[in-house]
Amino acid sequence: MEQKIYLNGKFATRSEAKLSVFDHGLLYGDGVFEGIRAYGGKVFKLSEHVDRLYMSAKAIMLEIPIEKSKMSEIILAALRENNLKDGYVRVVITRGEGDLGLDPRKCSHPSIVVIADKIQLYADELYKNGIEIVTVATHRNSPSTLDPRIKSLNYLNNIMAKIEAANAGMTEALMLTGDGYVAECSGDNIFIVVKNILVTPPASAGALDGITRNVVMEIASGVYEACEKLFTPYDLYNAEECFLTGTAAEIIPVVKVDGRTIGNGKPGSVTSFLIKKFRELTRTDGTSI
Ligand code: PXG
Repeated sequence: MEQKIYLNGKFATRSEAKLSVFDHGLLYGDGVFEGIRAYGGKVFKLSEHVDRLYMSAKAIMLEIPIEKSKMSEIILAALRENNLKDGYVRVVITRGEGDLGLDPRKCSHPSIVVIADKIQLYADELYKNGIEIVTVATHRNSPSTLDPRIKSLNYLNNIMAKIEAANAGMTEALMLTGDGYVAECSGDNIFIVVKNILVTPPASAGALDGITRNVVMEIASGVYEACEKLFTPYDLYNAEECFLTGTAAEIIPVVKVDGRTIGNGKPGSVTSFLIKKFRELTRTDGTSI
């Protein structure tokens, strides 16, 4: 059965689902998106993802033409249409069809695309053994240019970072802020563990306000101290543990950064605890498809 894609009010087959080449999402990267996971017939943190989608849209003055509740229904329907109990949903809202000029006022109808699919970012053994990452020259967006909390269709910095990492033979790129603090990776937030305290950079300084990041903070509460604080690569090199979080990546341990071994070079006990608790939560929590 061919994959079914939701496009502007109805489901179409993958080969039929098409947008105009005059859509400003394509011409200018003018739009916003979300990536959401379903586990065992339940969508994880659905309302958090939908809320963030509408906040990103508000920040770029794009009015999504349907209510949040309808958006949630469409996301669930996309999974049902494709018989997916475990999957990945990509919601894309573009500014819509306009003309060859930046002016978004020429685009009268935003486009809504919802793709339900599968995803596996890293091989299973990397979750056990950890990954190696590298700091790249491309900086994360700064709040003075494009607020990093906007999950926009403009991912070129992140893509350039990914290319730099690939050129260095690594899968993931560590991106810094303009003044040299650790921001996040190309598609994941970052945490370090220092003296048993979890530390992650503040989202307002150069990171997406990640939903998995917030889940980790919740899981940790009552067990480990956790805080948002700026830190530099020096702090990272000397941390006891490091891991990345993201809807697609989930929680992945990092054991080497720029050639420096983190801790003893194996995923640490705090990271392993969080992975275990995260997996339990994704199995029990969520909105039924
Ligand atoms: N930082 C960035 C820049 C991201 O794009 C995250 C962190 C993690 O946030 P969540 O809320 O997912 O915990 C993201 C997540 C995709 C895709 O292709 C999307 C992301 C990451 C990787 C792939 O849909 N966004």
